[in-house]
Amino acid sequence: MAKKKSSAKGHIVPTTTLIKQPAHIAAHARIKSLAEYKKLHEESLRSPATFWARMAKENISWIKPFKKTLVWREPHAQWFVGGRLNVSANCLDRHLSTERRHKAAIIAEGEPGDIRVITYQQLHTEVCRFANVLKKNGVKSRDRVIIYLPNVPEAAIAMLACARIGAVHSVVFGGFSAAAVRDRVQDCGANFVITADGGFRRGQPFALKPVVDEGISGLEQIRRVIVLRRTGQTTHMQPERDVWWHEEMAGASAECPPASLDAEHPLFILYTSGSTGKPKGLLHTTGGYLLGATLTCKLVFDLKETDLFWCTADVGWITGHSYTVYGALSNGATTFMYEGVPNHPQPDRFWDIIERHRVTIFYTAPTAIRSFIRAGDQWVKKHDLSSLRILGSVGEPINPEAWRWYYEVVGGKRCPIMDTWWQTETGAHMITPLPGITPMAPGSATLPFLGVDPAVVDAKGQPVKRGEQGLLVIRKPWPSMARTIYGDAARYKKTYWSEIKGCYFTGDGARQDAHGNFWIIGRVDDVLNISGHRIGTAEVESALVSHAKVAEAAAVGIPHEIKGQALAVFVTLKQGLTGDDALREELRQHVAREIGAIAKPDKITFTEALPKTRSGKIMRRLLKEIASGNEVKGDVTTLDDFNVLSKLKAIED
Ligand code: 7RM
Repeated sequence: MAKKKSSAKGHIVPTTTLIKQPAHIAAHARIKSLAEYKKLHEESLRSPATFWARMAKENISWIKPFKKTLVWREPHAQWFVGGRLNVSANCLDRHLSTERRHKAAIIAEGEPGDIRVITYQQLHTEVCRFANVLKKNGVKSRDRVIIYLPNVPEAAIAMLACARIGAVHSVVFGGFSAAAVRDRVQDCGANFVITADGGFRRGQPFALKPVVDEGISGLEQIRRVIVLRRTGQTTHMQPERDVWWHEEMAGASAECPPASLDAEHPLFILYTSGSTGKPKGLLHTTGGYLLGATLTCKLVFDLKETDLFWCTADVGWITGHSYTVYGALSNGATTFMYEGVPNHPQPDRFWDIIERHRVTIFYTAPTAIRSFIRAGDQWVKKHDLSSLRILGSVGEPINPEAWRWYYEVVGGKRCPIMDTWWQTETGAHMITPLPGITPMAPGSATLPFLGVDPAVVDAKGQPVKRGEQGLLVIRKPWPSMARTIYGDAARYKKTYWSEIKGCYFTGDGARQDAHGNFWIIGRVDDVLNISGHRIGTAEVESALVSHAKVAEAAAVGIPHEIKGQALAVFVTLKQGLTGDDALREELRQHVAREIGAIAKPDKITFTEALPKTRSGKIMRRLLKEIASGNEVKGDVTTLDDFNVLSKLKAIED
């Protein structure tokens, strides 16, 4: 459907046949027409302070009203200055005086099939009790708490309990390794860890507590580890340090008033990969983040009182934070949580869940969609998915083929697809269609959300022509932006606010078409997107060189049918050593230990040397072309030793 047409200057200007959204959605949507969106968007950019102040008053319950909407001293923002609020009170208490009191807040299904329904009243009780457990164990306002749990309701309870008392959570995805847990504990100076004996994955229990034990071994800073019993595995508990969740909860009071917190009080730190070996701890704060998550969740997913909203992301990622937990609950919606993998016991687990629970809004990632396509339509067609009304996509560009399959086979052409572009750093959706009104362009995240001012610019910050590729920047601050990199304000400034003058630099390349739609091309830095997960090439390289046999390593992304990108690494071994399949496997395991299974290389090539520039920089571009099986094109004049290139090509051929 995507046609290409040459403009006068010979640039390729993509045009796409737009697909109208099904009409029944617009009839009940909050923003009723494209014209209304355009007017609102224009207003929001003309007077951002007025717009955001109105949104903050309409969507958030304040303990004390704010005095000033924004204080902006680039790159540092303070939103809703002087305002006081509590995120957990917005997600829980404010619904208790309404008809939502006994509505399901969370419906959860564990991988073994155990189902739980937790009402707002019950969730409030659990969060209050757990907040008291935290207090009793010495957690204070601003203390950092690591949460390392499976995707079960207790993860949301732990997050909300932290928010209730002003503690700062840092959720670490359960697939990360002991070394990754240790890095994060040390980087954010956490004194507390909340974990579980384990979780269920592919029909088997996997252990979490031993990973924590290894990760924090010898770290004096850890005062308590609170352990949820999930699988019933035999679990070693270290006396004085470790306590069971259920034992602590047994005596805990359900009385815990929400702390009155400043709008800029830190809410959470979430780590994400960057272009150096060290992940960045993005810090999000209370008022602005909550507004971003609340408003986008409501408008982009067209949340209605009777919806069942399922965001398939694990709570360990920003999508799980902003949509499974904060955005959904702040809106008083019913959020669905599933613990396990999509293909257990069979490839139709997701479709089975949608049918049995009557899910109405389904938000997932292109990598999952591509694996469903591969599994075959029959798995979808076995199920009645007529409850679905809105679909969402996030994590990477969705290729038009996958888009069409999602639209036709899953959504039966009844459900519009919200292709949401955003980042850990942005906290909430930034470029996205709106339900019912934005013409859909398969593969494009389409238009900016209200108050968001994106542009495609060249390296000097000049806007490029329509249709030309450039760097995606955001020209104005927005409430849910990350405030800093925890403990490293200089890196925050350098990474995001120095590349393009006066703008937030996203790290993504993009182009804008004749309709104004944004097409995200992907990262322009050394960050890979593997199955929608951000992995820094530098992180993988430093994991590899920490292996005793490795002298040097270079990691590159190559196209992959299901994962989007796959990880290919080139490894130079120490003097006198030779590589074989056994060592390949050893290195894969080593990377899994250092970072986590998601970073295991798909392809390992042993080489005597790496192609470098004369100043010693590894030429990853060449490696990428070699690993992808392509002809090495483009500029090689900076290459130091041409022999390296021919040797490498010989290995690959
Ligand atoms: C939410 C999330 C952020 C990076 C981002 C992009 C890519 C995410 C889309 C997308 C094209 C999308 N946070 N990305 N969503 N690219 N279309 N709809 O994924 O911090 O983990 O990753 O993901 O490259 O910069 S993240």
